[in-house]
Amino acid sequence: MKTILVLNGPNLNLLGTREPAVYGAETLADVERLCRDEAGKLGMSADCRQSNHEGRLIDWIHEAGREIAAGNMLGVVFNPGAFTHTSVALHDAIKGANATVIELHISNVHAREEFRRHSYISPAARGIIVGFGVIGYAIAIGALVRLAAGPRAA
Ligand code: CA2
Repeated sequence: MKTILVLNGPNLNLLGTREPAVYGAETLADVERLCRDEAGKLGMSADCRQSNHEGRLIDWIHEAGREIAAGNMLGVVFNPGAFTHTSVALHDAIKGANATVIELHISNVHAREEFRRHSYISPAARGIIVGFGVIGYAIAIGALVRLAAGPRAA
């Protein structure tokens, strides 16, 4: 069984505790359960991790690159949180590790403050899912599975 790595970046451990109008009422534990359920339905397993530390996220992207190359992992669903808008280092990590990454944002970053409209992650990502709430995680997992199955699986 192949794995999908679900990475959540800074402050996403606060999901469900504040700002429900922006991020919804679900907690991070709810999101991780949703991911494991969706991956399971598609014959995959989800490895869910969260960190507030850029270096730890970089190490996990490097690990994902090795696991993808070894054929054990399909790819990464990555919500980089505010590092989206600041981190050249995460951009370089995705490129350097040659990791298949779907960038995901719960909120529609394009309908919010101007500074959220630029992403350092997007040019390194395989695709981007924005603004579907936490359902986006299930959409991203489905997208990784379909990409791996090839164009006829669509
Ligand atoms: O919409 C998203 O998923 C974001 O990646 C979330 C980030 C934000 O900086 C990005 O621009 C868009 C913020 C995550 C913080 O999440 C919180 C959740 C509840 C309470 C406080 C913060």
